[in-house]
Amino acid sequence: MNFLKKCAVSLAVLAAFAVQAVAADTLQDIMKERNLSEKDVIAAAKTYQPSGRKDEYIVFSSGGQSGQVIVYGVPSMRIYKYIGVFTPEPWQGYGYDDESKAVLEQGKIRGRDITWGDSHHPAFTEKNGEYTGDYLFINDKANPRLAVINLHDFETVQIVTNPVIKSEHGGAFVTPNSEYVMEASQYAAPLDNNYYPIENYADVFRGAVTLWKFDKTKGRIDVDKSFTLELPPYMQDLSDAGKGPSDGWGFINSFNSEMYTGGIEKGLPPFEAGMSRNDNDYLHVFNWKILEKLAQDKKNYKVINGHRVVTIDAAVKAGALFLIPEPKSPHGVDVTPDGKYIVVGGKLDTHASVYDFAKIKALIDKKDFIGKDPYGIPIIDMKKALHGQVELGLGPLHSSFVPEDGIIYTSLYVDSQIVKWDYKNLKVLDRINVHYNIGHLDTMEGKSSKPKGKYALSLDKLSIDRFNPVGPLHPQNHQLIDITGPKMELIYDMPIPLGEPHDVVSIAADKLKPQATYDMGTNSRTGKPHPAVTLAGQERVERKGNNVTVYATMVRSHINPEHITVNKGDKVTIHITSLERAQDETHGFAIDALNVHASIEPGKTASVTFVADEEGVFPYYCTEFCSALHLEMMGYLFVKDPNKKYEDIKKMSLQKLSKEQLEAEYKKILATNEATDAVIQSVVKFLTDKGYDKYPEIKALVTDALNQYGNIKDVKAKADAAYKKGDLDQAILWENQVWQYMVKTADVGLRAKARLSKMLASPMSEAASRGEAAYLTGGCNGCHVIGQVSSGPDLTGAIDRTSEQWVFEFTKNPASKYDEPYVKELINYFNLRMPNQNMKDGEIKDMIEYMKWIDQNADLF
Ligand code: RUQ
Ligand code: CUA
Repeated sequence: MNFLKKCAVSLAVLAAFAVQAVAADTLQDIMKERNLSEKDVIAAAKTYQPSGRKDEYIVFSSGGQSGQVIVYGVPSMRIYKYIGVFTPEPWQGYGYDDESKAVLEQGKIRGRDITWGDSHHPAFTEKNGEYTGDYLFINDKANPRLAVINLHDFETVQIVTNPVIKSEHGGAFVTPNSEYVMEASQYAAPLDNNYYPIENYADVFRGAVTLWKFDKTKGRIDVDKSFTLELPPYMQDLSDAGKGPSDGWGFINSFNSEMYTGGIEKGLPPFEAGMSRNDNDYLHVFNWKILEKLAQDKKNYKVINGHRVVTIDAAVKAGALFLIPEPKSPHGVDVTPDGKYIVVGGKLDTHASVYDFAKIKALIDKKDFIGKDPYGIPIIDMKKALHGQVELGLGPLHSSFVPEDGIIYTSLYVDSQIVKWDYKNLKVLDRINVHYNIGHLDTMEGKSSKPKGKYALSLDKLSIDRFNPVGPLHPQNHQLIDITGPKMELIYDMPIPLGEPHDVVSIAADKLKPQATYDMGTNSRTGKPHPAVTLAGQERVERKGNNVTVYATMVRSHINPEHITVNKGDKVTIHITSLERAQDETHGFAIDALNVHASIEPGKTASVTFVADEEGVFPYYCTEFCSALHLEMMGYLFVKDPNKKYEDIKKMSLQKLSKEQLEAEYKKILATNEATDAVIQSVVKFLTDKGYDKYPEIKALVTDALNQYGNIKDVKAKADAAYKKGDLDQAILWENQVWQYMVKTADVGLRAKARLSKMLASPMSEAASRGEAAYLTGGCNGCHVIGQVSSGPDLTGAIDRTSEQWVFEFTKNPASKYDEPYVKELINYFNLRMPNQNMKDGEIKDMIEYMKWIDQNADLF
């Protein structure tokens, strides 16, 4: 309990839990009730984010078989987004609107749609080996592809398919200034698309590494400037790019230097036995700066499937490709932040091997080799290239780094542990158990040249008993570990339910600068102005033969047009521009039963195309609850058969309202509008008095509100004109539209007011915030609304009207004052007596502090 006193301040944050989650008074009660240890509570305090507080790091995780990317925050482990990458993602309209379909089309393999992906290794663009928050790359292991995600809007903008390799694993790894993204093959196969029997394995099957050229100004991969290096059929595995002294080099390990070809069905030993027979496999060392030059000269490359493949011979002749033995069937290969060492995880060997790049370079320069492999590639002596080896445990795989020189964290798959060790002095420092069977790990920005450390993420392949059971397919487990102290401390388990979230990269949140809206009429997938951008007043339907093009807009809360009529068999394209400029005002566009959906964020133009092959009436609507009139944000698509005669459909005669009834309705709506306008004017006055235009985010909201308000003039004129003509029906409808605009104005205006109030309010003392908590737990807000008379009096000024002592006594024992004239008057007015809430003295005192805070900020309520 002593600890609790010490930590009382840092744990104040947990009081918020207490109020909402459990009806308990103190932290001790909650700990008892929820069976939490002191360690648990500290872990909670380290990860909990109070409402509105933002995370320090943003993590991009592969979404495994879902083919997507998962975005979450550290330390809170809150998931922010799933980005559609290799597979359709309906919320973002990814794979449903024309613009994103065009991106997914790029991912076809030999003409075939691939509707899943095994997304594996995300990687950021880099500058001098440091992460920049501009673009993210991710590979698809199953269908050799690489995607580019624009981090200015978190949308996938490009997919490239590998023209020569049939299976990959060693992507995406970025060179230190984002010149290239490396993508290395996994299972050797012929580089062309022809048939060969397995007997041709050594002759025809090949590994390869593709160097995708990244055009930094366009933010896209330049396919024509990309090329591939042919490699022996050794089953290349992971890769990494050199940096600093090893800049220009790349490293890939492998696990079948035996070139074993399997055949269990013929009675031969299976792949797993034959591939792990030798004690050593090969670390491939290649120089992409030399290869880049070789790829300019025809004599160095073959063209396969229209793509340049630099031959092993040419690379060897130019001194651009070498092999170094590594312990059998290793896994991860990681270049240290300073670029001086390369660490290889043993997997089947209990060691991690640390190679010294300076030694490798010297051996290459001296041409000091121990021989050649069957393909003529020089082999460097492992002992001469090693800095040393350290025994870590069973199944060492991947590594990640921290700012402290020489410190590395490595995952142990079989032991289910993370080991902290020193790769310079070659000794183990600490280890922690994880749950269970860890693959990758990450220490914030841990693969960059300037790692941040602080937290480690353990990406566990199995969760077994960690979570509530949800059937035989278990979620995987991402565990957060505090690595600031001498011992690693596990502080959070997060189930991940979207495929094997294979690997993550993390970045300091302040390096990301995503935009809040688009420039009006942007095609988000190209980043360019959309040719079909439609501004207010330009909405139209055009027909050319059987092609119908609709230019539509969406803005709170209508879609224009609201009726679209086409003929059966027409090919219909609807271009939709969101006229919104306000943050987070997204509309979705869906047509029922036609498999059509688009997400249209403020300023975006998106298009949907379909063939109207069925006769009928198809409602369309907005799929985001964007405003109070969201459900009314709809329209109808009418598809009629041009060859059919439709009988005249009689209009149902509606009961007509009398002139008096119409007059009464008209007057009523006028009164409503007047009252609503009064609210708007009071909010405007508040905002103007407080100088709202000094605060950019408030100013943006007010601008949006005034935009809505600005629409009123025209509509009001229509209402007045109709009234003048004696068309009361139309006058009422247009007055209703006036009211709609007023509601939208008030909606945003009140949001601006609430935010500005929060910004301007004086800070609450500890006692006052305890008092607020007591006020809420005590249920006082059931009758009292601050700043308003509701079913009880407004508490603003209550102390002035009486005294602190009086408020104290009245709260403690209301009945004692029921006979005082002031209280009698209140009871009469509200027809309620203030009940005894059995508050403790301390709570009442805190509440009085809260009431004083209210009075100080009375003008903000
Ligand atoms: S490699 S789990 Cu598939 Cu990323 Cu090691
Ligand atoms: Cu727009 Cu709902």
